[in-house]
Amino acid sequence: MSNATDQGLLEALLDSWDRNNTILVNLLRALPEGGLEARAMEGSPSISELFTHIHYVRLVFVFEDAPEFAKSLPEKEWAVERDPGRIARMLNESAMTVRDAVKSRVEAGRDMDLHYDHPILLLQHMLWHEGYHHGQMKLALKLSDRQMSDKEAGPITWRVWMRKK
Ligand code: NI
Repeated sequence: MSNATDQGLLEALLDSWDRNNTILVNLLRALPEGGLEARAMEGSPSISELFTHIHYVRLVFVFEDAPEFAKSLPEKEWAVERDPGRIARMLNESAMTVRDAVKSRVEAGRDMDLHYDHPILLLQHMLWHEGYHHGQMKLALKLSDRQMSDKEAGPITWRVWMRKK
């Protein structure tokens, strides 16, 4: 890493990643009764499966792109997991794995092994992917009559982005 500006930018990017994971775990914690089993329609993944998919995708990309940080992959990509505490632990662990992999490659000035023009693109890819699935989870809740109000969702999602330390 060349200078203080670069280090500051890297910290801000990693902070955005941490906030994204906080929002995801906040949504998990705020799910109404039966929320993990909700799905947008017949044949769509349940919210539980969307969470385990997100966890799996994070680990697969680290495995392929920065294998020195690889953790063992779950057997199933779309696993049905009913324990929210366990899902939260999985998400916190894989968020840290992505963080460590990206931080290390950026600081070392090393490209990723398989994808991406720059290691930061792994972070951006995961942010986009997870925002996409976050919207699907909210839709699944709505379609199964478990809609979260804006008043409920705002402070634990959007406001996490804008909060000043
Ligand atoms: Ni996906």
